[in-house]
Amino acid sequence: MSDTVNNNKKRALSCVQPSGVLTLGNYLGALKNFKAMQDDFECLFAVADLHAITVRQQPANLRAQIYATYALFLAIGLDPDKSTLFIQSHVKEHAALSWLLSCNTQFGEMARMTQFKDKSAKHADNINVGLFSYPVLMAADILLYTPDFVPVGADQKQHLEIARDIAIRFNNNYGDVFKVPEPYIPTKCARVMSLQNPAQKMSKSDENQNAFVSLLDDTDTIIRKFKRAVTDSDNRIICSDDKPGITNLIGIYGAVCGKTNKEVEEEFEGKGYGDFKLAVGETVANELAPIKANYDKYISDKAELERLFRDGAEKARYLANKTYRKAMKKVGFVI
Ligand code: AQP
Repeated sequence: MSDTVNNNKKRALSCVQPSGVLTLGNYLGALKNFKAMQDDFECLFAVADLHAITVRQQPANLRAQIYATYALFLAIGLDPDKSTLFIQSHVKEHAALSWLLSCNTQFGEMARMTQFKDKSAKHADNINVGLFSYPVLMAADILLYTPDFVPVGADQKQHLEIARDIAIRFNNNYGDVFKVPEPYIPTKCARVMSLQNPAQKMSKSDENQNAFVSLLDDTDTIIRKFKRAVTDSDNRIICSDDKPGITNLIGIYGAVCGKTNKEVEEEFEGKGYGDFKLAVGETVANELAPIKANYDKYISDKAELERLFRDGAEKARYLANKTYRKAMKKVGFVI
């Protein structure tokens, strides 16, 4: 097996947690971009199932979500012939490297992570050590594959910076093992906010179903969620810091249609919020309808899904094992 599918291409890697049905935020901030990257980069995309259990999951739900997330990868157009699509826990080197990296990460670095602060406030009854050290596992996910770029939403930038810091420190202590990756953040709509609280990002694990649009919502549900989106009473469709709800909707509409905020403002000049919300809902529903149809096809063939993710794991394992062995050797383990 070759080290890379195409030596001329830069490598990119990204992971998505199966902690619920993927949302419009995951799609516009990450997956849509992944699809576009496949021709220009040698891509690896993983279902980050180990990360999902930092929050308590029902085993049956977790299992279903892992299949669903993988099927959604395929449904949005990630192509197993072009990219390596795999499930994180199928490659044991992720957890193993995470231990080596943990011993090269400072407690204070982890304590500063905003996602830990947010999630521990949200799950006060289960502030587990995994939630705290999640960015170390994420660093292992990345560094194992020596990618040049990591496409992430703006919300994950802090975790990528930590992965870079850990890589630099490890290389300084033990010699060159890891490539230090660069973030690859889409310029358009990198952060989609909750429809019910535009101060918070849209999240698949939000308890309020109206706060997010799931990639599997039907047209009526999507339109209803946009009609109910929290805005203000001013009725002008412009981007502004004091209009976070409308600004978010403008960003979403623009990201789907490929328009700038200014172009969206011009298109809806003189129109009211009712018309605008309906247009956003319909546009998003049209974008997601073919994804849902594809998903239905992929999820109904479990045997084919399993064949694809086993194949993906084998390709990923080959790369991961090389890096892992190198790191172990440098630290002084007998391998
Ligand atoms: N609201 C968002 N806007 C833009 N990008 C987003 N991403 C997630 N939410 C938004 C990007 O999607 C990719 C996969 O994210 P993830 O599912 O692995 O983790 P997450 O960021 O924690 O996503 P959620 O939906 O908020 O999950 P839960 O609710 O379980 O915490 C990442 O590249 C992320 O940037």
